[in-house]
Amino acid sequence: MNELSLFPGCLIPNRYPGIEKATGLVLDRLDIKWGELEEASCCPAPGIFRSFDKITWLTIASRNLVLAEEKSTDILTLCNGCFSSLMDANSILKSDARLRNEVNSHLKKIDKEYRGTVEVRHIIEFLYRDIGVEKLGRAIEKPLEIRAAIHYGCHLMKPTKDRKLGRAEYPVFFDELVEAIGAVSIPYEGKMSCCGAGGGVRSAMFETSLKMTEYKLDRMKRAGVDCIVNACPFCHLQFDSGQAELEREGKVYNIPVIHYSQILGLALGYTPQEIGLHLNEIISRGFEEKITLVQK
Ligand code: 9S8
Ligand code: 9S8
Ligand code: COM
Repeated sequence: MNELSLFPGCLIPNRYPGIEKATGLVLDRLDIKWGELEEASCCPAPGIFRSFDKITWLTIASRNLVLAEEKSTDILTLCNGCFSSLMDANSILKSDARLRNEVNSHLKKIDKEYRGTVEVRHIIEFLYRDIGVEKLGRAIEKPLEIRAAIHYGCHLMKPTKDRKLGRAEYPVFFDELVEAIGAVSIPYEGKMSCCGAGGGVRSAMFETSLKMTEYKLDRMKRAGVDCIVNACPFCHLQFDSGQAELEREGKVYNIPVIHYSQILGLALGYTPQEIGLHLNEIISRGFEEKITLVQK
């Protein structure tokens, strides 16, 4: 296994830096060697760049891949969109010589060359495959006995062909990781549907995007969950800011939103403050009290 370069993307450093901090704490605790990917840019966001211009998308993504190639490390993403963009670009460029040559003709202008020597990982699939549920379970210090609504997010699963993470409709790996920290994964209707944010929907069709979020929140609330666990900062933002936006219409949910790195951080004994839970818009008192209770 190569060492890992952490690729935080745009949203985590700008909106939820606690996710990046929690990931660093968790990786250190699990003795996983990692470093920063200096000079990385936007992945670029698959739902936007890839949809508009394939060569521009591939060229920007390849530059990020080359930065990791130069360090001989794999890339570790904390975001489904970044995972999708970089992983798909990597697999296209590895297999398509014509596109590889075209992209390399652009990279040459900045003295870089894509060679196809690294892999792109996502924190969820990395922990599941390379660490494993059992080992992770043994590392837990403060099991969190909470009822979790797990949101996989579209780009973690789709397109399914390259992911090799089981069936897109009924995946279990994320649920197993969440249950490894002591929580219960609560089934809810529409679990595999989109949060509403991706593919430019939040920016271009705000009302529609909020309706999709409301659809999921209604069903999570009905299922009686304590929190939403996600694997993607864009989904995180949509559920967190989305609840604040829905509150302005008089719809109150009060369900805390937490990235898997953060909830794993709590279960490894770090405080809500250390993993940046206070940077969320929606912090439910009930949830904070619950964590404190279990952690005693
Ligand atoms: S980078 Fe720029 S906009 Fe974002 S966070 Fe994830 S997808 Fe990649
Ligand atoms: S779901 Fe549908 S497109 Fe996505 S991955 Fe993150 S944002 Fe939420
Ligand atoms: C969602 C990324 S995580 S994008 O909006 O589809 O590009």
